[in-house]
Amino acid sequence: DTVPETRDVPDPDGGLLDTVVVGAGFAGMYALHRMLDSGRTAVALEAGHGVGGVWYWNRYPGARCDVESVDYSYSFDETLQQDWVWSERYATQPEIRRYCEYVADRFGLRPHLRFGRRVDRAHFDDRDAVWTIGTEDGERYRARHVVLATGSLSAPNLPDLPGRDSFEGEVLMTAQWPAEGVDLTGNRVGVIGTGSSGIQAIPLIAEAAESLTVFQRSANYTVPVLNHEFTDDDWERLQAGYPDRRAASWRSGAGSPHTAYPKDFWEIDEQEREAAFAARWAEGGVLFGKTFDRQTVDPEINRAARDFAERKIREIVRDPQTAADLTPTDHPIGTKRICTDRGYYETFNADHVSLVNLRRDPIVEVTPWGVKTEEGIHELDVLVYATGFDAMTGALTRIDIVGPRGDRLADTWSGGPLTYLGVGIPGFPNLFALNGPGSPSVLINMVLAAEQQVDWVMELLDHCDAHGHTRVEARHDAAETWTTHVDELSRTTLFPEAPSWYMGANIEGKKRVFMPYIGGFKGYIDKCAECRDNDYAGFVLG
Ligand code: N01
Repeated sequence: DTVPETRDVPDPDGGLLDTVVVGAGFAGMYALHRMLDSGRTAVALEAGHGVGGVWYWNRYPGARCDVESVDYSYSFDETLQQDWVWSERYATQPEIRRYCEYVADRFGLRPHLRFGRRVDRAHFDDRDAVWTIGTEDGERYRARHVVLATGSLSAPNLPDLPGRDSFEGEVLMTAQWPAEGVDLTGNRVGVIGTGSSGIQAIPLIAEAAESLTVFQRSANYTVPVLNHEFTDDDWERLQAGYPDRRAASWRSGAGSPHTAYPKDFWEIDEQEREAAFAARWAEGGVLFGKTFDRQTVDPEINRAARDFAERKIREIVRDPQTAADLTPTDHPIGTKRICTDRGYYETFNADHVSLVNLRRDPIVEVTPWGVKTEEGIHELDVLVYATGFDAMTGALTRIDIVGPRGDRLADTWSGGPLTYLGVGIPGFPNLFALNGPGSPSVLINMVLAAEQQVDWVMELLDHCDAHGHTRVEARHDAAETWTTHVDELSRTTLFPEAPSWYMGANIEGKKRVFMPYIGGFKGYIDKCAECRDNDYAGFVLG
């Protein structure tokens, strides 16, 4: 790990910075780079001891990005793009983390990165229009602007199960997996949670453990990832294709160059539909969830995709009851993030692996020896929580953010997040969220999403400087209109039917509202451009 060796680097300009960036994942690093490049003074405060954000923390076995490596990487610098060589179609967590470290070095970010700093407060002083940003260990930074690059999936959710802390074996969380790894050989392991993290980790945990018990509350759809290593030829072709690939991505709905089956579902016969699903399945990865246009809009197209995926489960899983339990019942396919796996369903054919369907057999309590469900006791040496995140808002509302009129973000968002374009938050001037609720973020390639948002914020700041404005704040009415639009748009799709983390449904007491903007990457870019071209109507500049 990188030690926090930058701790003593003095802050320039007598302590008043132009910008504090919170977080040094993909978004925070790019924000820091652009700030420094434009001559602004800036630091990025990062809780981890290295860059990468989610890719710093999520070191569980099998952690791998479900967006292809050639797409899930920065596009802003052509030579970076050409110099870095990805080794596989879907990069592993260690490789993505190495890439982030490489970018930090290559762009000279290190002197401006402060590791081991968890920001826990940001208060705005109205008199001099300055934010004071505080860390858990008592440091204070002063800055004109705050950029919140805190990630959408970075506030881990540890469920409050009865007896949780009484367990005497080893407790692990996928989102905070020990850096040194864990040897599970000879252990009786339990995993709670079957989202993307659990589904990636379970086959590898099963390989290592003496026995594995999977505690599943909701079944998820998962598609084989069909990863492969790149040959030199592959890479040459990919590099040559980068300009076209990126150009298509910037015009796309989801920030990658993929398109749906060229014909409308309703114009083709059953046989052709089946062939289209089979071809997508054979390509591997999340795009099965978008085989046809309108697959997450039209219930009948969605039903056809579900039928195909569910047949796959029954073909692979030998025990009919286990196959039935692994079949999702609570959401249209693709309306929860579709998972990708290597041998997930096959894992349940092994004699030492068992599935507990918590809908039929709920957890009563965690005991010192394991997990007690209504129907039995599961003795365990290791308990793994793959239980997800307080997504999209959790990392923001866990910080005590207070604006000039005493607004506290956690309170003002208790009825759901309110943003203008996902970036500006009324009540909080000179503060910008990257990939925040109300932006496409988690529905698209988050690296390009971050680049687009940072570029847009930079233009806004330059505009303010050029016109002598020292404050910029989203208007309340603009944020209301935007947030209503985000909600209404989601209702034209099947997404709100799923009890997903997009809806806040995985966190008890969280307001259920669809948080990301579902109008597509290109649609969102156009909305942002429209705001800029209207002299940033929707913001108060002063
Ligand atoms: O989290 P999740 P995740 N008792 O929220 C269960 C991205 N990601 O870390 O569905 C029992 O999806 C919960 O059950 P339910 C990706 O966008 C990407 O797996 O709420 N179970 C669910 O099964 C993804 O969507 C990659 O009923 C409980 C699980 O825990 C997002 O991150 C890899 C429970 C949590 O699943 C989050 O994925 C990893 C309880 N009290 C993550 N509380 C790739 O790129 C929760 N659960 C491949």
